[in-house]
Amino acid sequence: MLDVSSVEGSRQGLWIGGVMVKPSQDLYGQSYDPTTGQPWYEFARGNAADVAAAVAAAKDALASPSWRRTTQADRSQLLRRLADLIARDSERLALLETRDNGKLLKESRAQMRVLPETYHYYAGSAATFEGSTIPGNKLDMLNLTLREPIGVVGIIVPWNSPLYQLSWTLAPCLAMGNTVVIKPSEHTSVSTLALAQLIEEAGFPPGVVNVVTGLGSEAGAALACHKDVAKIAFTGSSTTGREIARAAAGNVAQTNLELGGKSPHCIFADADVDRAARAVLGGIFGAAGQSCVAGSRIFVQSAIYDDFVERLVALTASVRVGHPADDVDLGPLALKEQLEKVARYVGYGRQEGARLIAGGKQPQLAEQTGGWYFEPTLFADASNDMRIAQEEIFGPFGTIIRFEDERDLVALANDTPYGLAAGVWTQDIERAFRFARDVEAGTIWVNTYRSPSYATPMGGFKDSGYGKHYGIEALREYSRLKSVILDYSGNTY
Ligand code: TXE
Repeated sequence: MLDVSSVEGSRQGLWIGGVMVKPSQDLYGQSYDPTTGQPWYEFARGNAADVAAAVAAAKDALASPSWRRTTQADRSQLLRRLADLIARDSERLALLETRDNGKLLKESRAQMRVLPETYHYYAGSAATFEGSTIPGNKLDMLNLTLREPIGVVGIIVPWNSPLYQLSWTLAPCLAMGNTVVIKPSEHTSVSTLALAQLIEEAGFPPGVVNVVTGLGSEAGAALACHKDVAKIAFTGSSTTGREIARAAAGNVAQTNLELGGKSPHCIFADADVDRAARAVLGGIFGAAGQSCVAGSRIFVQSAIYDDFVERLVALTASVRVGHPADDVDLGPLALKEQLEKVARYVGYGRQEGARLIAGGKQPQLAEQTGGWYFEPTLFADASNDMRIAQEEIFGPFGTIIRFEDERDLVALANDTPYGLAAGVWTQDIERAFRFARDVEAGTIWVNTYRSPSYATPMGGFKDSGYGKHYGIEALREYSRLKSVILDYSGNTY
């Protein structure tokens, strides 16, 4: 059994101004265990009044000397302390997330190992993030730039990797001196509340980080249109991303949108097929396919198509589906809605004439446990205009498409509304560079897949959103640039 007994059956609160409080209307919603489909704790349903209280706390903290007068070195030290506390509690955080969204425990543990490194990275990189002195067009003038916090940042997070996706914004935000209000997904709130307590233990002043749990249509929508929020960082669906951008535009607030994807994972005939086949499986069955960068469109060159597809079928047959805390390869889907969505797309694939070559239904385990399990599913002989090739399914569901040559492939890869990531397998370095140049995606992987780095910027093109997280770029995203021009000529005007 997972050690999350203190949460089981509990009623959680909101974290505002450094204390746990009840939601103003005393309303709660259920969070479910994906391995049984049963409720396991209640999250507080924050509303517009709770969001207003949290934004006010964040605004006060922004103005308070205990945060405003911190040096970069002070903030770096706080971030390092937080990193150490996350490392200390990583097992509990991993257990909480796995119980909340059904992610394999080994995947949750791997993400928790990356978090302290991410906070350490921003503690270090912010300390060396310098402004510039500019050779201006006048004598005896000093032109320089300063970086300062933007203000109160709203962070709206989805359910697939809660702390991981939160941290790629939270770490640079805090490093640059902003204050934040977090709205976690209503499906996975509890690890964010646990993190808030570690943030307090690390010594961040009250109000610097606030958490309002609740529904997207209530707490989320209220945060997106709050007039004192300077920027909204959102990770989630393209539909919701558009709504948030519209709401924020009313206040001329900035947005950073990390949205969906339908990423092409492309295998040329000269690839190392053994490694490529394993990467294809990891790209679509990792995190049960509930990953924004899932390699959900699998393009295979004609010359190796039949053999490669056969290889994928054989490998898929060895994928072990089971409880996420056990030694298995595929756990349940995080939400009942996702399970239903995946099943619906199996229907679309059949209707559209693609060939189902693996999975396509729930395993027996689902019936035995009530868990939201789905077999690893592959459709072959699909064409790129089918719904199963164009729309984000967000499950263990790969769509395989044949291509002839490089030109053909680039056109197909780009023929989608999305542009988050792409992968290519080839031994030809020149072809790999041409692919990287021509494919419209924010991240290109060559002879690897789904291997992000917190030091390397990530973020999509087209309907996959805009703005970057990770790397130094994120420090730019969460700071504003001020120009200072100083006249030391002594001239009179
Ligand atoms: O996402 P939403 P959902 C995709 C994936 C999935 C689909 C729907 O295809 O099947 O989106 O998932 C909050 N104002 N991705 O419905 O709605 C919500 O409470 C403000 C891809 O879960 O985008 C949650 O905190 N906030 C993705 C967050 O937005 C609102 C990850 C995400 O929910 C809101 C998740 C509103 N009007 C889903 N409505 C990725 N890129 O990783 C909802 N929210």
